[in-house]
Amino acid sequence: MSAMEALILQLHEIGAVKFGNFKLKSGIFSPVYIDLRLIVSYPSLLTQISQTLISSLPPSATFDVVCGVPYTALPIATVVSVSNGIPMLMRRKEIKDYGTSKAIEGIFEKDQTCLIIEDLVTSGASVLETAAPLRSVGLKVSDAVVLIDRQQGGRENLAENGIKLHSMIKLTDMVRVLKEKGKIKEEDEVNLLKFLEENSRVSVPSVEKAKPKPRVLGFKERSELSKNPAGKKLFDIMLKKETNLCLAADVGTAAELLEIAEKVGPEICLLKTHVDILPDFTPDFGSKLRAIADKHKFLIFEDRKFADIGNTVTMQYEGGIFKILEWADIINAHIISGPGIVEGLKLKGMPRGRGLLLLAEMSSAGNLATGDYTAAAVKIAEAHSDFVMGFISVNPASWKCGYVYPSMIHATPGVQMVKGGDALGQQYNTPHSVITERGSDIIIVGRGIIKADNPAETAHEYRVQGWNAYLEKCSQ
Ligand code: 5BU
Repeated sequence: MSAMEALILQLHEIGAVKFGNFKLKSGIFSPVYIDLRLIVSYPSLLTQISQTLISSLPPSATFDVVCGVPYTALPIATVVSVSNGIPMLMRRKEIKDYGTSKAIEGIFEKDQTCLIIEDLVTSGASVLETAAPLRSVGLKVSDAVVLIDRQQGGRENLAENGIKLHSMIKLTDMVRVLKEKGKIKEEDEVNLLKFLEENSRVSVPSVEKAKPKPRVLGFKERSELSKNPAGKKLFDIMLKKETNLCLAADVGTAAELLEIAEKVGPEICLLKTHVDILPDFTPDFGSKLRAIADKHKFLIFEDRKFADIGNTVTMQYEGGIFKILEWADIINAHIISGPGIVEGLKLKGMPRGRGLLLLAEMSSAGNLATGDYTAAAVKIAEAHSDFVMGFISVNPASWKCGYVYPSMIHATPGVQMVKGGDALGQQYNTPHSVITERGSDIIIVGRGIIKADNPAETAHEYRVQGWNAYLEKCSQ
């Protein structure tokens, strides 16, 4: 009996592989259910799996460190690391907002290669979720090894993302061996093969598109449709620089802000400020930031979130210490006070070629910008499409009120490489999900970049992910 056959029989014996009719997370019914969490209770099996995983790799799969996909593959990766003397890294599923806030724990050098270890692959989504933060800290990820490949598109989905999948056991091999050894009935095998035939490609993430989507227009066509000069400009910058990344520059001082703008400038289409958090603000701040924006070709967005009546916001926009109108290409506003706020801001902003993003949704947990409120924002935008260039949105693809106004730009805050949140209600989605599934255009990233060891490099990684997601959306 081969080692692979022995392993399959052991997995079956401990109840890690079950046949029947099981409802999966995705809602579909599967004739097989595999639960590899059990293997931690069988140390010799765990050791055997870990040794076979590494010895089954082809010589072309070289690597310096290993990283297990949390959580089931963590003990496997640990045993691989210990028994082969290969250093291990750990990926945090939830990033803390205190301490070091690291997504990857452990010591490594830039450009080292990391092998991802996984217990079970269906669509490959979990492997991709681990590859993204590894890549964003400068590691190379070209191979992943898995104990069981369910043969439902994971191999193909990973290959499209530059990762070669090596599997120890394929589901069809498992079924064949179990059938040969008399452990399952003929009908179990038939059911499984039929199931695999019908579910051969689970997309990433494993949500099937319910209805055909309208053709996605590219930024070039949309720029021509935009009626607002700042909106047009932003579309053009995104296309020319190939970036849909907005940096939320929430740093401690104006000096730091100008410094990070200079460093990250080449990677972004937009820089978002909260000018009222800067203790060293001086009247020349605006012109200094403008000079950097002009040099690196990005626009400036002051996240002022105006909320008052029309007359008051005209003064807040133009006057005070900050004189936002002077230097910000784009501002945003709540619609809580009604359309008068847009009329007020437009009075000042239109003659200067400025643009307004309406807050149609927010990223924080429990916020009230939903349903009818979101629909009202869309209505007001339609009525002022010469000045309203788009929305702050989180999930525009879900809007019942028809978000698809190609002239409008959707910018989404609450973005990090890994889904999660902070201790004060912020909620994060990944760049890929924000642009593709959620139907947005621009990713707004703050702490994901400014708290990174190397903000410019990390910004580059966000830019690549955001832009690739845009290209993927256009090619659908
Ligand atoms: P973060 O560090 O990536 O969480 O920063 C997010 C930024 O976006 C921060 O400046 C917020 O003020 C801003 N933001 C947000 O997070 N959520 C919202 O709904 C809106 C703005 Br509107």
